[in-house]
Amino acid sequence: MERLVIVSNRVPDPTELQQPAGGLAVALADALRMEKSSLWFGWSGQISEQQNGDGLHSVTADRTTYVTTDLTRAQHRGYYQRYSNGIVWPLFHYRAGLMDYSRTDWEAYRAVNRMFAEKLMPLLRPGDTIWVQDYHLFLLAQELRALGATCPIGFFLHIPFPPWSLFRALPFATDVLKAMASYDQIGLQTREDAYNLNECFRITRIEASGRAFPIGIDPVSFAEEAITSAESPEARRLQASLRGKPLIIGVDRLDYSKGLEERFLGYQQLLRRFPEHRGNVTYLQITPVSRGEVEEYRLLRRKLDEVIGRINGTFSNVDWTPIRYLTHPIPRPLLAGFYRLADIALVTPLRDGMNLVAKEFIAAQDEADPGVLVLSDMAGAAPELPEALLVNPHDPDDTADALHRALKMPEDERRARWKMLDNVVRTTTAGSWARDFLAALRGQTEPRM
Ligand code: ADQ
Repeated sequence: MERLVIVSNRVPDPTELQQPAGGLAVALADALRMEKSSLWFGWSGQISEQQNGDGLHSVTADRTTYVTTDLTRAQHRGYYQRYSNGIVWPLFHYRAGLMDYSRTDWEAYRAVNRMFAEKLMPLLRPGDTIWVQDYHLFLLAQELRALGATCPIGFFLHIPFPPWSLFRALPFATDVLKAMASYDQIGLQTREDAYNLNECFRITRIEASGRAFPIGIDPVSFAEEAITSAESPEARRLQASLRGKPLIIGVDRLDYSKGLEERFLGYQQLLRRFPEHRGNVTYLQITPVSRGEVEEYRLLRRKLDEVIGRINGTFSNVDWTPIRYLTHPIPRPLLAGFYRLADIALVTPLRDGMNLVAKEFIAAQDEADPGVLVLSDMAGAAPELPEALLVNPHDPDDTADALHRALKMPEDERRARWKMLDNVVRTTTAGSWARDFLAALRGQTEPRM
């Protein structure tokens, strides 16, 4: 029997799948609904030194079995915190200067990829198709093949892929490329990422290639959530507090790739250069802390606190604060309602694989009175969403100009732009992404004998 096997670093809690916290879980939940039977394998999120038996936890819900393994403290540090998040993440977001490498991290990364393969192998059956997610598991197909796996194995990278001139700064860069060639299908977010990867393969004379499969959201259910939750008591409280004045919203994990400091400086330029907005506009930034155990993220948090404190200290008056800043997660349905109330979404990553917040904001709008998306040209979503106001996130004046233009935009222009954006968000969805990728993977691979 055909079965889909998803492998990702973190495996969602099946009870959360009804209301998943992030983009990946939503997109894959859609893929799982299309399958007769599936297995989802990965890290439990737990750290333990002692493992009994095979050390696996297993739970089945809705035709999907979730099997997870714990990591030891050393594995968690070397494979996850240091190699994946301290080396690959910054480099692939074009921040080579932030890489913090040591040889033992690479060894831990390889060992955990091997351990995943060893634990997954006995669970595989004829008829399986394996779909591996993201940069934590570049080496998994190679390890599985070494153990004799013959089924189709695909890989999707959720973050950008840098050009060779940067990628080659990764220690063991060629080993990573060679390992990637063990996948039967490689998916990337954008054509630029696919081009970069394919250039790396060409230069190193490795026979393999990747293709763009841009990820999307589930726009229908997101729009429904937005309509319902815009009427909730919390959303009404937010609306009442604005006293009829415009709202700018930003929603991002606390991460240096999201361009938060530059964005705050852009907003500061708006207030400096266009005083008419002082005391008028409110900017709500929702930024739950993530990867708090990595030093770079702790430094960023302190820096943002300082910048926001300075802007609020300079421009506030007794009954108005320019930036409202929340550092805890907000339930997704409520987030959808907040997007619907907002007049502008400010989405200005310095680099981003896709950026689902941009798509969620579009889906949540009221078609009679839609808001304006101010979007970084560096987000993977930008080529798909050219009717947004595109900005260079490094230039605070560019952001300020776009915000001013958005605040002044006539209703018919807002509607015309939104209509075209909404069309894209409704066409390239989480479901179509998963369907297209799996069709390409299953269509092109014959089981290896
Ligand atoms: P992320 O870097 O996490 O994802 P993004 O695509 O914006 O970035 O997805 C974040 C998700 O988390 C969104 O669904 C958003 O609604 C949710 N979220 C953000 N802040 C939240 C909050 N305060 N409370 C609750 N939910 C919140 C990675 C890549 C992206 C890529 C996705 C999917 O970095 O580039 O688009 O994977 O492939």
